[in-house]
Amino acid sequence: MSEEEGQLEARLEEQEEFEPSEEFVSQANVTDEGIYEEFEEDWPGCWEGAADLLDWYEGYDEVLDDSNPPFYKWFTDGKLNVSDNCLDRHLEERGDEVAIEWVGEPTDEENRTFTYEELHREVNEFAAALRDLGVEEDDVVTMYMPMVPELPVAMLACARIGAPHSVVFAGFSAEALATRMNAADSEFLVTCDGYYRRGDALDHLEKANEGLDGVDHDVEATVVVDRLGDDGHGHDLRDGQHDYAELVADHEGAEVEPVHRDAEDMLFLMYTSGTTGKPKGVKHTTAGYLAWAAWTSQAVLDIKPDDTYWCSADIGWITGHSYIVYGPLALGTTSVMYEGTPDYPERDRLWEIVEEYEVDQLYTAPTAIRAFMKWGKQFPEEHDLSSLRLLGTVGEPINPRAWKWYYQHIGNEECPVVDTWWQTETGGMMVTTLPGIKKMKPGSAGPPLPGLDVRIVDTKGEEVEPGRAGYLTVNKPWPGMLRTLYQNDERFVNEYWAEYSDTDSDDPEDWVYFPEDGAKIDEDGYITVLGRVDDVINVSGHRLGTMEIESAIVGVEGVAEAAVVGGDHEMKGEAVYAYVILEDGYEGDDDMRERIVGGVEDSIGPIARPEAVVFTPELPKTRSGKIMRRLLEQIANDEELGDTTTLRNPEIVEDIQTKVERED
Ligand code: 6R9
Repeated sequence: MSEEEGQLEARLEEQEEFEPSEEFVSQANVTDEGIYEEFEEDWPGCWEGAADLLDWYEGYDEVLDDSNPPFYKWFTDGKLNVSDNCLDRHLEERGDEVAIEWVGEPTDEENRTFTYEELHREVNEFAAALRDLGVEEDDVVTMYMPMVPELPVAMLACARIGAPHSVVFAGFSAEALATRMNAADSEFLVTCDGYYRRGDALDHLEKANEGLDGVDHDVEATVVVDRLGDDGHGHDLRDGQHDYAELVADHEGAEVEPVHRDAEDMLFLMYTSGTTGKPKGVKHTTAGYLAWAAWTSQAVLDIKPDDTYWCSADIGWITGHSYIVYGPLALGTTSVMYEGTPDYPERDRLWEIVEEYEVDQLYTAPTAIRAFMKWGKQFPEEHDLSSLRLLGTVGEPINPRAWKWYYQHIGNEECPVVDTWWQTETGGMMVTTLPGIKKMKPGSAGPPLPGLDVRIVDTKGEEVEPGRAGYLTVNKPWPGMLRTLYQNDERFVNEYWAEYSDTDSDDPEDWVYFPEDGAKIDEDGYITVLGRVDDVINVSGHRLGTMEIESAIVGVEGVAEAAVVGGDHEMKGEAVYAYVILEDGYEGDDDMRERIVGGVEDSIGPIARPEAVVFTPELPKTRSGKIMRRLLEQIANDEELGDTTTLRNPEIVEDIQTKVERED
């Protein structure tokens, strides 16, 4: 490092606040600081602007119906169609502009570009095919697909005919697929033969088929996309399985009139991890969700129709739903979609793509940024990144060092960085700076977006002082919110509202949404999110339930009991630590360890792989028999241990500590 560079690093290291550049501000979509006050004064009318970003067949009566909290209704009785909003309405002016720029992993493969016109055509053809297969309005169609362009096509085709989709991340296991299809009574599946990962052609259909074998009801039809061609694994399609390309060809030129959906009709389900072992089916609706995705894309990501925007998440997660597919396409922009990983074939792959497509905005996860940092600045430096105008992060807390590295080495100190806090349940961004207005503070997501009432409270619901840790709560509803958990209103109330609400009241003032995150606020109202306070851990921005992992481990022969916690991890944010008690007669050896790791991979997927498996004769338990997870976390993190005197078996702690040290 030159002396000059060294000085720059040192200055950045100390700097705690950053202003957006004048150049950025002069062109930003939102620049009037008054928006915060305006929204507060005109609430909930302030959300009419978001609804105005959409085209409606019939206007809505009321912005918000809050007569039955927490079952809020937004834009009541309005009629619209999401596929129309993301495609048809752009055709006249932007039909020849690129909607999806798809980049495959193999560098010698031609990219696939879909203009709005082309995407519209394929969505219509596939929508017609789905109907012919028997998909009717309100049937849940499951999609178990990697990052292929047929995934957004299928999502939009479903939206067109009013069939909600449920996308299952391709990295999840066969068992996870079956669980989700069963939970949603889904009789249709769209999947794929395979995909490329670091040069290998992975077999995906085998997993999909295994998942189908675990479905407890009849599956009417499965559609299989041929992604791998000659690199495929030679599976013959089973009865009831159809080749995607053939179906589309059979429906060439078909036109499907978009179904007029009610504002509150379900657009999709997304299963996510919670405190208990069973994934939660988060239900999102048509108008509120799309308005939220579109408005936040415009206000926070500063998306304009002529931009080339890239979110490097996977569509199998909420981030990809809202910010690869729905938000950007509703705004008529170009959305880049990349199949592979950032380090294949080289560690400069992302920067190569940014340069080649002249990407304007990049939205990625802190885990990826920490990896870029570790690999070194020489990789981005090989490329011209001057097209970038804005950077974003999502999924987990970002440490100030990684934030500054991103700002400096990717954004050249010219791009604002938006650190966006939100969840599957919130539909879109909630806490972040508006990049054309607010200064940025590395490590803090920022103030709540205008119109949102976010408070940091103690266990009694009293607001805590600035600087003190508390719990994040949202005190007013917002259009993008989940409406319920699929067919389980009771669990919806218990999981998200019961903690801080008066659940007997029908006054919306008495209802508070609790996202299960810890946070603190500073004097300027900037919020630093500290992480989950429930039994959810966040590995590389992926949300995993410890209970789900524990039940996978307990399912392995010879395992008597297991406790899983998240330990700090330099790259992944958190990593899975598993403490395991074996049944008599079983040995805690490498073979057992492998079977446990395999059991987790089979039941959830490789993302949930334990970093460490620690065998122990007992787990630290309170006198009432509860596992002391906090202690296990402290052991994993090699931290000083809290009070152990309330334990039934304090002597076990030291024993476990020694074992963890040996693991490291
Ligand atoms: C969008 C998404 C949600 C959980 C959330 C929180 C964590 C997300 C964050 C963040 C700190 C941020 N989280 N963004 N923590 N700073 N900017 O990630 O949804 O998969 O449902 O995860 O992720 O803990 O509760 P989801």
